[in-house]
Amino acid sequence: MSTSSRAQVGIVGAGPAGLLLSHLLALRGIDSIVVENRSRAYCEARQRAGLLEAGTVELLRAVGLGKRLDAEGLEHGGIYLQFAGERHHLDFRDLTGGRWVTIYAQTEIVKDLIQARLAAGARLEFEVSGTEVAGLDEDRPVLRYTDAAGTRHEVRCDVIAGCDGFHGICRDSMPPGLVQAAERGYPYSWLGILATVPPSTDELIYSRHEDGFALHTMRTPQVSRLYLQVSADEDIERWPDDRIWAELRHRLEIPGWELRDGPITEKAILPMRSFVASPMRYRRLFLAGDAAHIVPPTGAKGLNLAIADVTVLAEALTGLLRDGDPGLADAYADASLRRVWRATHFSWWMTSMLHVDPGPDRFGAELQLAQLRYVVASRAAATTLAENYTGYYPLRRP
Ligand code: RFL
Ligand code: PHB
Repeated sequence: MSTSSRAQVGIVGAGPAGLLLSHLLALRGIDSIVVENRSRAYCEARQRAGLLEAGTVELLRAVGLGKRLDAEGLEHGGIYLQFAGERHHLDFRDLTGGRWVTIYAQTEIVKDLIQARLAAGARLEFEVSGTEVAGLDEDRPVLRYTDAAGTRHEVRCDVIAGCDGFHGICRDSMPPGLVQAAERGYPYSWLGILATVPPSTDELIYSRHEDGFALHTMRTPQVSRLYLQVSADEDIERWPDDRIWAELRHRLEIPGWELRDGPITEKAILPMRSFVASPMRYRRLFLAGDAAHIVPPTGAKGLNLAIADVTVLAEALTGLLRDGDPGLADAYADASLRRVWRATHFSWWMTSMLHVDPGPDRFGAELQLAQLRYVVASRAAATTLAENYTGYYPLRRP
């Protein structure tokens, strides 16, 4: 059986980008359908980002998504940078004239968004299969998918938004040869854990250790999140819980400070890559978020970039579909790529400064230490880190 329908915007992917785009369009009176191949439970539980720029928080508040974020988010005014056995504090508020960041897990943003969309009666389909986008050279492209009950759907759209992440189908649906990728691999991965134990720190600790990078972050006052640099082809089976805690303790150690441990509820190996695809648009297909670009997580930029993309895209599509003005839609890709490349540079810089390359590299190690000493000693260098970390390009609120 198959059915046909209409939507102004067909959105592929119910990650933060797709869900927020649907929400922002609805606020402007534009209807959309969101199709997602995973289940709602899976989307709500997928462990990913945790750190929001101030601009991201302000945007979420401005569009009615601030209630739980304000009640449960943890505001941080800085980070710790640790190297050569010493921990240094960077005070973002002081360095940037008052900017800050917030810990609020991506899982919670996704839950808030799904609830808001369903409460508004949105068309949001989980567990779809066979997603296709076609007719991109026509005025009304089509989005096809099979729903969870096995019915095939064809939705005629004015515009399709590819918010389907790095492994999605939309980027590859553009004409062959159009999309150029710029990318960089890294010779290491992260091993990430979630543990039921209060964080041992008030703000995030980024530690460069000669045996590899470690990061102590958190989710709530009761739940810690920690990461360890491991080799690119690491096998999680080689990391029983005791070994993880011992290595974290070793890499985060400073005199007079102790890492509390507790039950590990989740662990995974996360590969790292920088990737930017351009253009982010072909006619009536627009890419946003991880579908167009990914960064290594050291700079905490991926989620913030995805949210920034769809904030700009919602305004552009409003111009195009409601006001008949294509100006912002035509400017979307270039405006987004400027922000993306700033974050791509910052993420690469943080990653390169804090991770240890495999193999002996005395020169590289000394450069990293020289850079870290400069960042904590020079107000200018510390400000560079702080203004990028808290979000360099301000987000225009709707
Ligand atoms: P998502 O979240 O990948 O969502 C894409 C959705 O599309 C669905 N999909 C399809 N649906 C239908 N049909 C198809 N054919 C489909 N193909 C795919 C997928 O199931 C999925 O639900 O992309 P989006 O929305 O662009 O969001 C991007 C963010 O998820 C990502 O950038 C961040 O998580 C990156 N990131 C971080 N970003 C930050 O800003 N701050 C952080 O602290 C931070 N930490 C992290 C991170 C990413 C990490 N990993 C796992 C890569 C920490 C880690 C460990
Ligand atoms: C996280 O909380 O998961 C997190 C925070 C900062 C990063 C990366 C991940 O740089």
